[in-house]
Amino acid sequence: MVRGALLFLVLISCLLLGGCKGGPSPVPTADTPGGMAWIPGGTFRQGSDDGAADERPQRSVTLDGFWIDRTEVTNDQFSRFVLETGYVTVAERPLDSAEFPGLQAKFLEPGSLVFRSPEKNSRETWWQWVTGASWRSPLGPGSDLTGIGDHPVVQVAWQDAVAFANWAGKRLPTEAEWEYAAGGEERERYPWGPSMPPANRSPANIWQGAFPWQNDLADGFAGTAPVGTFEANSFGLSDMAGNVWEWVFDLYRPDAYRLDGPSVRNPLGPDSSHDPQEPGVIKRVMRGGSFLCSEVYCTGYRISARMKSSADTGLGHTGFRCALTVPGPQQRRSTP
Ligand SMILES: [Ca+2]
Ligand SMILES: [Ca+2]
Repeated sequence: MVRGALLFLVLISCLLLGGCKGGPSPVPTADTPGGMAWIPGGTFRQGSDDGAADERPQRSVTLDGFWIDRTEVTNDQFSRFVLETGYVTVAERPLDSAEFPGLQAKFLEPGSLVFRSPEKNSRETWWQWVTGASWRSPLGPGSDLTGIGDHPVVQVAWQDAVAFANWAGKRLPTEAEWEYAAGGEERERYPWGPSMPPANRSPANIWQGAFPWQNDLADGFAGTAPVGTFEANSFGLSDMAGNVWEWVFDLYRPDAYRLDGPSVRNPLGPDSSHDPQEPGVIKRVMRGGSFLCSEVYCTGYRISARMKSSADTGLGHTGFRCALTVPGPQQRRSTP
């Protein structure tokens, strides 16, 4: 009765004062979830017919509206989750030698993959396994989160991201949701427009210079940047290009867009994973590129660009953001 009376008063006020017209479209929930933006439902063309093979063919996707975090999940936010739950990330757990016979002992210890810029023209890999690297020590032993509480959390596996999302009462965005949130219905090549500005006016935290040997730091950041440092896109979302790759819900297949036909509604991705480069490894999709992407290497910050990684692997350039389904007539499968 009290809520009904309040609603009546609001309606009367609107009629008398004319104060309920104009402004942004109302959203279909009573409260705006903290730190999230509402993405109205709509239809867009997912993928790119002139992008990489796994971005093809372009298909029509219709989505119901949803909420999505304005920023990547930060170290401070992830710290609160761990403090409250005692959660131990994949990178902090030792592997069972019985499950991985033949694996070198050092790879059984807790650790993760850290980017190390090699010498010029070196054939050395730039991803190195570092024992003791984890979200708490993103660069390995000796590194910590001092001064980077507002940077995106990294070294989290897909299942770590899901655990956080469950704790927060949210979920990971689907790949289609993520792509739509990056560019909307009439999107360009990049979240900021059709072309790449000069390096000294970079609109995102990416890599300037000759990857992987020389980082010119034109955007001011060699690694992660505080979330929201760069201009947000038209939905108010920051770092949809660059800073860190972001896990999304979907399993990875290069032919994912062919499976459901040319038109699909609220796709959840394929039912199984397959990467021809690493058959048998279950992979999930990552989106948006990172501080290691450049115009001559990766360009993962293109809106349609796809990346994949083993679901149980943390990386120094990968984090995530969460989404939220609005309660109501939508009947979507909830993510695990
Ligand atoms: Ca940078
Ligand atoms: Ca990002």
